[in-house]
Amino acid sequence: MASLQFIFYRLRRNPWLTIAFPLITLVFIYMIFIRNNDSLLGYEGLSITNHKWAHETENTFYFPYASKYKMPKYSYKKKSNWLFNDRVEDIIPEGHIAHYDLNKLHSTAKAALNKEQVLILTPMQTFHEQYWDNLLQLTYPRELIELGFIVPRTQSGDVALAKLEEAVKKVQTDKKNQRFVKVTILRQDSKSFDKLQEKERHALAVQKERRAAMALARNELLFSTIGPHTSWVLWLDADIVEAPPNLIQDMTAHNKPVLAANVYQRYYDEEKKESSIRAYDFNNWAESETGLELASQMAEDEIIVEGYSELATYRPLMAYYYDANGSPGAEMALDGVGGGCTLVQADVHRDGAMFPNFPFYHLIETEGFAKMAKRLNHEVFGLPNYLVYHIEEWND
Ligand SMILES: Nc1nc2c(ncn2[C@@H]2O[C@H](COP(=O)(O)OP(=O)(O)O)[C@@H](O)[C@H]2O)c(=O)[nH]1
Ligand SMILES: [Mg+2]
Repeated sequence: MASLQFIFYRLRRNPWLTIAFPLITLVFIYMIFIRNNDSLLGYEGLSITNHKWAHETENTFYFPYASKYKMPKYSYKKKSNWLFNDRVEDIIPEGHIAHYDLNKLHSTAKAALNKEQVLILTPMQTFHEQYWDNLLQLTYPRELIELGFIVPRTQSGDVALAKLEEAVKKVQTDKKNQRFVKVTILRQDSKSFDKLQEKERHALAVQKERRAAMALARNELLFSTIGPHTSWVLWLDADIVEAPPNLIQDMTAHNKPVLAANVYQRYYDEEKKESSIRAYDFNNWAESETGLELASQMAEDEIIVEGYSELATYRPLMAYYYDANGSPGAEMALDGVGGGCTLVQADVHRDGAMFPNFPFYHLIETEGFAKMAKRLNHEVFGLPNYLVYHIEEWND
């Protein structure tokens, strides 16, 4: 019914069609009932072996304007032509509907060669020039790097945001081949803590609340930026100021679901009167019997945060496994990771591994994330001899 109405509507609008329409109808009737009669299956005792199928006879009627009928794959309405010239404006703009075959999205040991996109995510309370310089000296092709930042809605966040925007603008308006694919800057929606000094923010009492807030910030950042083209996510804290130039190539080469670099810190050793390095991030650890025992005695909503003498877990901490003479490629199986410099295959996050802001097996934030990845059957590793450096804040 609807199509009949449509035909009459068209006839009214294009009067000359009142002549053409009966003619076209006649041609169709001739085609279907007269010309094709002899090839009707079973007609006058013809056997099926002599029957010619449509594609064999090629009696198809082609419109002379066939190319005009090529439609885009999707359009809200049909493309304009001499007959439908009132339907122009509703073609779906390019990119409105996109197809991604996740079977073709890989995270491999040859990431750069296979043009795999890396999303570098940084929660940023303070903008350090050295962080940005370090980021810019990475050699992984920028056309394969997306950046994502989340800045707290605090006074220090305002300052960081202004500096970050300036730095981003400089790079993204510079040479085309030096630009990152995309940069996303988010303002934090969840609770944030204004700048605490290194000592204060590491006090055990504030850890639970602070880490829970950080977990929300990381989740907000992750879920707003991960895309169907993301192969890897590199969590890189805003206070990581030194890393090997081939960081991404080196880490992806291990092709591990979750892989943490060893976060150290440069400092001046007053006793020896020389610059030296020391372990910084104690969130990269392997589980211990004592750790499990402690957890089993805890109330449901209690958490263990690593690196506090108040909570001696005797867990093997990757920070202490650094061997200056060892191979930088040495791997160590881990159960907890920090967010300082941790590479994640995007599928681990896509499977649902996130940063719990609630006690998950008595763990939260990045340590809870490692546990969640493991529960999803993804392995977690660290590189004890592969160092990146945390800024020193000169306040301890
Ligand atoms: N968005 C956001 N980022 C934060 C907040 N607090 C700290 N950060 C960032 O989160 C990362 C880790 O925090 P940090 O204080 O350095 O932790 P620590 O290195 O373990 O002492 C750094 O990149 C900080 O800049 C916050 O409240 N909101
Ligand atoms: Mg830090």
